[in-house]
Amino acid sequence: MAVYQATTSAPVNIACIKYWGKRDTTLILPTNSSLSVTLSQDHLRSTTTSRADPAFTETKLWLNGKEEDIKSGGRLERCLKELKKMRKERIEDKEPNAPKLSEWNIHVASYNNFPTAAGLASSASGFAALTSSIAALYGLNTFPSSSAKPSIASPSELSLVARLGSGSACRSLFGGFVAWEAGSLPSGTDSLAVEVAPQSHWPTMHALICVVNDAKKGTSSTSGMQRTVETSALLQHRIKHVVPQRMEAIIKAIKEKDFDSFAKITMADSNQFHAVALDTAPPIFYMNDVSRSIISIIEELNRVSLEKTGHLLAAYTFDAGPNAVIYTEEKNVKQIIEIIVRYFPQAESNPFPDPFKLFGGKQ
Ligand code: 2P0
Repeated sequence: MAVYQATTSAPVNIACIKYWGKRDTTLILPTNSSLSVTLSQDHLRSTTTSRADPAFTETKLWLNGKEEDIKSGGRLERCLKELKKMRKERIEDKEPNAPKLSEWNIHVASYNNFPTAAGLASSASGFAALTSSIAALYGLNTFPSSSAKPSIASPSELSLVARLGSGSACRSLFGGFVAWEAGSLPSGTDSLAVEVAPQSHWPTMHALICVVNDAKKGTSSTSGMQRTVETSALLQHRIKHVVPQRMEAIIKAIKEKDFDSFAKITMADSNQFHAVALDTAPPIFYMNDVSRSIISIIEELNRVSLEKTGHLLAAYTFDAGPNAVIYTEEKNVKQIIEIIVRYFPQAESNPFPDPFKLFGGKQ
């Protein structure tokens, strides 16, 4: 008896141009385009195993070893429905001998190797790994790198499915520098992720993750961003007059490997994202005093570096939590780590393994 099972993993991505706000909350269609860097090392990943079996009496999900309820009509069901449709239309309807996996229940087990829901983009890697694992189980992405036999579903097509699970997840289907195009169709079929440049294009770019606090965050991104959509005038300005220009400029900076422009845009967009959070009623605070001190340190380092060399040294960015991500080029990594560790000695309880006690991940 054949066993139908697949295991894949997906990394976290960290946005330089932030997604914050939906124009359609069911289809997860964003109010603006966004752009991120997918981390390439093993420290922040979700790994998911999916198995289909005609003997399974129901579809089940385990997260970090604990069984979770699957909400009827919820995010996981919507992703699964799309993947079943792709399996049926692209494989089972065309190959009469193909097993009817789309009609069987599945069991899914997913693990994060880092704290869940702590502003470290766990839903991004989680739904990306879930999508790619079920796609692999269904034979939809068996040949991703072979031009002779291309994948049955492209990464951009699978990004449409991952987006239904969590918006930022669509960007984790690609490595390197990735844009999520907001799209304009009500169906959402043009709201997908595309590769801007592979990691190999700019291999000296590093992302240092400073875990300021790994506790579960107070306001979830999903509810926080809709409160912002409903109450913030600044968000409307951002959507219309800021993000479109920034997307163009940062894509140009990435293509030209222009770190100064990349850093300026990244820091400005992080600051505007936290400004729209503050412009929400009631206001949302994601950064804390340590986060703000990290901003001061990087701003001061950049000021001195600009004076001495004419170039910036590093860029900070913060998501929906207090943890900092610092983008810098390889030649500056040691200096940045030494300075941050000098100001913030490491906690004993840090969950990251050596040598990434304070810092995990490298682009
Ligand atoms: C981002 N964040 O672009 C931004 C920056 C947080 C701050 O994407 O409701 O977990 O599942 O689509 O993807 C967090 O939002 O929200 C997020 P849902 P998601 O990375």
